Amino acid sequence: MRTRLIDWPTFIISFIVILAVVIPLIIYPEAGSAFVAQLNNVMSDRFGFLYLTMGLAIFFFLIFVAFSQNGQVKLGEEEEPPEFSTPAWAGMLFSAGIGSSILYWGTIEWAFYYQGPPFGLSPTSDQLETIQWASTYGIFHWGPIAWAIYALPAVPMSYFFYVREKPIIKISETLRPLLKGYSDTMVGKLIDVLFIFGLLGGAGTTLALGTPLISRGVADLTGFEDNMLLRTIVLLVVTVIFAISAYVGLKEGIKRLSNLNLGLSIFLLLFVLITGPTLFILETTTNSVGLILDNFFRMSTWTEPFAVMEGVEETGFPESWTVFYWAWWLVYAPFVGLFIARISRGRTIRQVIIGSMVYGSIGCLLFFGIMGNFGLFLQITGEFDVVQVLNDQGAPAAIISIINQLPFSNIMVAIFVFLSVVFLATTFDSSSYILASVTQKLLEDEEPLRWNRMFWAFTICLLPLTLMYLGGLETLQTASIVGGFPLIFIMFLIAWSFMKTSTRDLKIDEQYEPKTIILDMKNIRQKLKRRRKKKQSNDKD
Ligand code: NM2
Repeated sequence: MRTRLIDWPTFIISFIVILAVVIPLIIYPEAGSAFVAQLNNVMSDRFGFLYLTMGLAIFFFLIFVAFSQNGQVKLGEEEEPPEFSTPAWAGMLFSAGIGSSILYWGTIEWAFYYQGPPFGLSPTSDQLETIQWASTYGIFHWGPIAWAIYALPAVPMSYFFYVREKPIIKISETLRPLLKGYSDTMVGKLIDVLFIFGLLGGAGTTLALGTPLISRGVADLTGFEDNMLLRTIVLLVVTVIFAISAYVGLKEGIKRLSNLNLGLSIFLLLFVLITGPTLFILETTTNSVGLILDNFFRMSTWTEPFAVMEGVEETGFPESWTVFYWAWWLVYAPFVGLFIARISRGRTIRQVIIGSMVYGSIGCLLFFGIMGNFGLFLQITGEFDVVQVLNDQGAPAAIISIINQLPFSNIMVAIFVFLSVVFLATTFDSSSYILASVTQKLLEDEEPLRWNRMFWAFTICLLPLTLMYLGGLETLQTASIVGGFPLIFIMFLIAWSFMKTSTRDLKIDEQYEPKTIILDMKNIRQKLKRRRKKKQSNDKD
């Protein structure tokens, strides 16, 4: 019986959890929206500091691991060269971890900060400061701390996969050294369900943002009205596309889409850089890098504690942005970690850590630096009032209108929309694949059942459909913030499990090495003795 292969408890509990979230929201949309807003406030207000501390802690932990003995461990045989060349590796890493949201936020994030700046700045009286931060903060939210969150699960997963040679798919497996036999009980299943819950939350945020963007672009190109019907159709079409890719399988479908993704992205970025305000883009991006380096700690720990004082106004900036972002990266991290592990054969742990943090951040810097500063340039030169469109018609309209300012605007909007679809597909074909793998008992190299992959592809779109219907940016952000909460603790356990196991393994190796040296020395001494005796007897003769 094929259905015996399914891990029914994990499968059913996950599905019930998602229905338990979606159904009440559909039946009571108003009470649902109010509840979601409340949940967002409680989580991000009360526990915001926890997300921020986690981000910084993961960053330093990984830097420590990279330069410690544990970081020197090679994933695979000692002499083995990396399976993928570094550019191919960096490209795949980027396409797996980044979806259409980079087109969305890369182009428009600055406009939110332009109106609601950080550090209590005033949009009007501190205008120059505000503009600088507007073009910078997005790069920070998609920078080294964010990529460290992605890299953390990749480290133990690749360690267990290549060094301990266990084909790991589940988080509960990564925690086996801590959980021992509990990995196979409800405790292990609960951890896997929390991972699924988190990924569905993150996917909810991504799709509920990406769909209106695509639908706005389609409306712009075709003249259709941009309404809920068009959005629902767009979401279904996109889902069918990534369901097909997940059905076809990891290797061919996903690799091809990922190459297409990179090619088109490079084209879009070069086009905007060359036809847009080249020098302005280069200068503002360079300036932002310096600003981040100078203010790294301030940005990563800014929790706005003094809003309790009278006369100090709370902006809500950290909760609405940095906390939300860390949570959003967190919910994707186990899934991306697994993918990074898969493509990292032949690299060292240090290369995986530094590579993800450096290449990932550079990739995001290019999008934010080029697309974002192009929009910012239109705004501050008065060429086009992006902020007005954002406030009157919403972010998707503002983004498409920025693209519309480029030469060959129709073609560029079409490319932008197409690229958004491909970006979504490259993230969600592998997400459905991973969700299917987690809810199934897989033997080595086995693929999850096709119906299971299809099932998760369509389940992924239930939450975004509901969120789109409820509307509001805060609602979409809540999905990630809530989904990410349990993962804060799981990340801590993952890091602990890795340190415990790898350090123990290294110690065995250290004891082993001196022994081999002694053995070798003995050998050499014996050989020398034998040689000497032979010589003596020859001499006598
Ligand atoms: N992250 C990178 O929506 C997407 O593009 C997928 C989003 C976590 C902010 C990932």
